Amino acid sequence: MPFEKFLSSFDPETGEVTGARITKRYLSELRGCFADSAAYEAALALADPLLYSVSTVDYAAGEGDLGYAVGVLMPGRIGPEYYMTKGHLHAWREAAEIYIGFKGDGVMLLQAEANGDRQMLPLRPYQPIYVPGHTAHRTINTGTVPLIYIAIFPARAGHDYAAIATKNFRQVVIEQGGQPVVLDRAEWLSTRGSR
Ligand code: M6P
Ligand code: ZN
Repeated sequence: MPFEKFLSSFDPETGEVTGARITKRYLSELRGCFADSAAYEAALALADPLLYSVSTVDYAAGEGDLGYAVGVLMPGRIGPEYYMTKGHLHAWREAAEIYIGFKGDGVMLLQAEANGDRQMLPLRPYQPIYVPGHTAHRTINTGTVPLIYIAIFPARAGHDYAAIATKNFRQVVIEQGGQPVVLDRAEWLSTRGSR
């Protein structure tokens, strides 16, 4: 059975992947991600909840190889800002990625490294999102149940968190009147500051 090892399985209801490598991210690992740093520190002083887990399946690490990860991102907010992933560029900048939602309500923020072009896209079943190379990407749970999704990427993609952490995503996704809205981070912060 030469190809047996290439069959894997996951549960789209729970995000569990048989035999996967699991990474867990807690609130304390997302310092600097949430726009309202006072709300972040206040929340962290109370608890350090699990924000998301990522189950990664690697087959091989050569040029041309692919891997995938199933993410489970919890519902919740820091102030009005929804729980999110750290967000990254790929260490190998040319690497693209495809995301597909399975369950829950989410969005992705995409931001081109070169010129800052940016957009929020819905992360839903049957609507794959293609993240081109050289594009920072962050996943956000705008719903009330865990957001479960798959991401398929070149095995060599890698993660570069530092580049986008310094500049940060220019958009924030916040809850207003029960609905997610996307706003310019700097403008939103200045509005809140002047209250
Ligand atoms: C997806 C994939 C993973 C990534 C994860 C969480 O599942 O893109 O490679 O690690 O999302 O995102 P981040 O690494 O930005 O926290
Ligand atoms: Zn990625």
